[in-house]
Amino acid sequence: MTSILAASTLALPLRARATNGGGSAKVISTWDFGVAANQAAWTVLSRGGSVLDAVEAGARVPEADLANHSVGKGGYPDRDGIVTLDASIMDGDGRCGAVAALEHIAHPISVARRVMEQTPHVLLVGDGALQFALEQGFDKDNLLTPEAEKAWREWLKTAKYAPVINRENLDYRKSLPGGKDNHDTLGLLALDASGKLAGACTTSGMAWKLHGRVGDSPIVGAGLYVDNDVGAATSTGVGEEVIRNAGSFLVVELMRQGRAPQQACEEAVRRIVKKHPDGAKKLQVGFLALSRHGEVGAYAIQKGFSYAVCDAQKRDRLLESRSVYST
Ligand code: SD4
Repeated sequence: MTSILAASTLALPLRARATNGGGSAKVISTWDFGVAANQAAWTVLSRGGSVLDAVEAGARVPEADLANHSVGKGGYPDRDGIVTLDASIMDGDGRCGAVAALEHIAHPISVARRVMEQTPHVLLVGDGALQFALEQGFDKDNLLTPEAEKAWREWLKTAKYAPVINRENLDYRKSLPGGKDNHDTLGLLALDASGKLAGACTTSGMAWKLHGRVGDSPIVGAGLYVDNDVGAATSTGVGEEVIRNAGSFLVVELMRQGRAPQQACEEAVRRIVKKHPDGAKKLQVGFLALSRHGEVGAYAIQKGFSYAVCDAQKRDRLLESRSVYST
């Protein structure tokens, strides 16, 4: 695969190669499942596919993973036992599409792309999003797996909405049976060898949320933002906090003002923490950023935010972000 990508890089006209300062292609994603998502995106890039095709292919991987309870089919439902999905997709030229509170469709990222490409709109929600997806030929599916239903029935015993503190924590996740009972969002950012950027974000949102609740992931500027002139950012964690602070847009704008992706992510996290008198000790939010030159930044409130990096050197790097709190 390396040689295919290297060959396609060499085949690019000089001007195209110069747009990202000679930097090469890169794909980065949130959380452990980002490794597999990155590899799917990388395969598309290495075959000369578009950066949009790459991020869509990457996002479809956790969406199809039934063992993953935070994205796509198999995701944990809302308070009423209904699985509702949120997703957004964006390219560096400002084109974007999103769906929110979408039921019955296993690949919301692909519906988001159709919204972007087939409609004059940016965001479709609920029944309208479902109607559009069916018109576009997507299959209607039951997204509530027996495993997710069992977890929901268990939750009903107390029926208390209290997002588990640091649920995203790597150690916490690893301590759970199968190490997979996490609740995270996939945010994936890609840069191709010609300097073009795109991003995708997909989630089933917070488990046991109110029916109709929409998080940051399908909100352009909150869960995802991409600009070829600067870079791209995505987020995970408690979406309400990210929406309140226009998080991903903020990260990209800080980069536009000259901050490195790492500094931009740190400042965006600090802004959220500052608004909480208790120092946001019970809250997790993480940002991931990629500059147009291929530099990566990641920062979270709590320890344990993992992210995956894939490039020509190494396809399966899994790193742990720095964080405000270290325990
Ligand atoms: C949301 N940001 O719906 C998503 C959920 C998430 O780790 O990322 N959880 O608010």
